[in-house]
Amino acid sequence: MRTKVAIIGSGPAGLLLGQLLTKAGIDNVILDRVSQDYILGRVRAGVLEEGTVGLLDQADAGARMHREGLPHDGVSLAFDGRDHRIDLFGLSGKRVMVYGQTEVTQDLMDRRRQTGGLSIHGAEHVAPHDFDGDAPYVTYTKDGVSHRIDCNFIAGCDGFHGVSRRAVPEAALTTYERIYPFGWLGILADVPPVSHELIYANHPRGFALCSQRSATRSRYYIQCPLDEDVADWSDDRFYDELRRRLPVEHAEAMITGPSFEKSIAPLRSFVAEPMRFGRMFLVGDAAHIVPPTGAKGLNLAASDVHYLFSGLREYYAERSVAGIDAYSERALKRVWRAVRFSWSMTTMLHRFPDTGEFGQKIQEAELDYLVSSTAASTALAENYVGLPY
Ligand code: FAS
Ligand code: PHB
Repeated sequence: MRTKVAIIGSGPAGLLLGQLLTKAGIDNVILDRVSQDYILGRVRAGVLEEGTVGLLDQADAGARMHREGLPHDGVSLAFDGRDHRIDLFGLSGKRVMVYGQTEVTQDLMDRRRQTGGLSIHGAEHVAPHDFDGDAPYVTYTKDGVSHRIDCNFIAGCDGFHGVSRRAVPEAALTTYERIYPFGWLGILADVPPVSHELIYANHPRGFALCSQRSATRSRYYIQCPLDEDVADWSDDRFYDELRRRLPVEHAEAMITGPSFEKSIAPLRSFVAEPMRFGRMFLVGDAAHIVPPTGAKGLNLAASDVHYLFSGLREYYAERSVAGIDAYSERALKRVWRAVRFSWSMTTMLHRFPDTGEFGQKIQEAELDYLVSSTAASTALAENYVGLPY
């Protein structure tokens, strides 16, 4: 088989890139090792920046998002028993769209099916080859049969545990990492959200986040030790702990109900540099991971796709390599700004082993300054809604 761009990974990065390429008439094939249902079963992000919304529209995959998504003009920081609203739209002129990653992925899969894009699921032993030359190719096996896809370029959209980054010679790669000493225990439940906007809570017992998927579906998180066993957390125990970390008006108003998803996610900051190796590009989680505190993971995958698609479109339309040559530097500049923001939000809102009384007072002083300074609130707002591409 031959194609122009072989995309490894059918998550948001691979699907969005595939759809933009297809719409531009640039042939591409997506490979994933798991089924579409498995991908759709993974519960992940919930907040989209305007740039991501725009890219989904550009990919003709934004209609349901505009019908069912929830535009949010503000977000709350809760500490010291009180809520403090950050007026995102008033301070930045932008808002965010609350719309689950599962729905984004479904919409992109539907659009790809409607436009005849080829996605191969259940592809095993996927491996990129000769991407340092002019004739790269990808091999894989399916149902015991070996296959080869010859291409012009390979997009490694295969996430943190994927094969693309691992195929790069170690000497060619520099990685930066910080692993946080806690995780997030999250639930999904069909109960009305406790607030119409998101609440990020700093509490001496630990961080908590009240998010949502719709007016009838809530997404809640609490910080937990990394060695926590999700089986030890009944719904009642989860809700009790969540309510203890929220201002009393929210704790008392919270409507609880049975969770249908409950999982623990580890938190890390990770960046691999560069993001381009000859004719292979790393995109999204394959190149970087952020703690979800800043709601940046999915949105960084989208901005990577924007930069790479622009470069590939330029290459095929004008035979110019300027865009693909600039991809890594352009993407990494925005990645590091988001990594910094996600780290700062995580540091400000979570209890660390050495936070102690002094650390808690410093966090509270930082939060108090943040919500009482227009300059500081504006800085948070412009990062949260998404810095320009
Ligand atoms: P993805 O990981 O989504 O997709 C990679 C795809 O590549 C997968 O479908 C995988 O099956 C495939 N793949 C991997 N290896 C392969 C191989 N060898 N061969 C073929 N295919 C292969 N972000 C937020 O903004 N907010 C959140 O709350 C949030 N929560 C998260 C919770 C968890 C548990 C995780 C892991 C991530 C979370 N994220 C969150 C980040 C997440 O949303 C990612 O940023 C987003 O999925 C990135 O999309 P992709 O880069 O497409 O990678
Ligand atoms: C979510 O809804 O899953 C979510 C929202 C905001 C975050 C992280 C996760 O910062």
